[in-house]
Amino acid sequence: MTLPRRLAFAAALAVPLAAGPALAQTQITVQHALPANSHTGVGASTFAETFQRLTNNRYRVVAQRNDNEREMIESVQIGTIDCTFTSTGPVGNFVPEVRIFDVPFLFRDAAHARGVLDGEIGQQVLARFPARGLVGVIWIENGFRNLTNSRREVNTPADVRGLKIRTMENQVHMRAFTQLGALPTPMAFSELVPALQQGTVDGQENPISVIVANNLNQVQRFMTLTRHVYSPQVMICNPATVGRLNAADRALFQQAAVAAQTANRARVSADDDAGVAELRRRGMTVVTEVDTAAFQAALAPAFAEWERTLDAATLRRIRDWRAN
Ligand code: EAX
Repeated sequence: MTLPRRLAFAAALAVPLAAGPALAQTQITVQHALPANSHTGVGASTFAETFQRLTNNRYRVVAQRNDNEREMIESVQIGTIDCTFTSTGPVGNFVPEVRIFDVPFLFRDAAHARGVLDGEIGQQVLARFPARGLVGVIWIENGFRNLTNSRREVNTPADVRGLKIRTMENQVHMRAFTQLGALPTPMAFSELVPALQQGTVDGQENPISVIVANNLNQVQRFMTLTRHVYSPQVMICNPATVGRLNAADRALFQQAAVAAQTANRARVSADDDAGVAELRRRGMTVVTEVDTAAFQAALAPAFAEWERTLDAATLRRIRDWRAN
């Protein structure tokens, strides 16, 4: 090779290859109500990382926090955001069939709840979302809800009487606390801490994961491990967002959603295992010996009402469900 050609060859190597066309990325925005370091944040970030990896970054998933879940669902419905990971608290106002999962003491434990939601019953309820302008992608998990307040220890249903309790904007939960003699005050999660700080409400109820992640021990003195409601979360997307995915990408989307569910549920289980000790370490008084039967008995009139107003057959199927 003559010198000029060698120089030309070396010169060619020295010139950085012009980058190909900028990678065309499609952005998907996912919002959720809790800190990044929470069971819901872990779900959203796992979905983002997994879907980006599986599609070789043809998609860019942006996870954002918005602690008003009803607002997020409305934004998904009109398409201003693509997806949300939200508790089912406000979802019953959009998809009434979801309310059945909000009935107190319906699920025996997490395995029961996860089995029902991932099985035929849960999938049948997800199938009701499209008629309401939403796509229910997958059930994830908020956890078993526990009662906190700053007035007194709660050991019996009678101790709940007269407490002003913040509930989610959820008719089933509000009915339950009314039956217990409390004064339910529905509000978005975004309003909760100020309401507790100002004494607008005495207490609230949430899973350990939510209480720990949001440091609610700073505004609540007592917790009773009532586990009175299993609170699902659900990944909901705008129909056009999902419709724009080709079949192959839709399969990868679902694969990423399953990865999110796995990470989220693992974090809830870990939080439940460590949460009581952590909250006690932070100074909360935690009542763990709870007479669940007494709370169930106190709710009897409300249970009778839900048999009439919700789908009694599905309630029975849920209670009878067993892992095969
Ligand atoms: O989804 O509003 C609530 O109490 C929810 O449990 C919380 O936002 C986590």
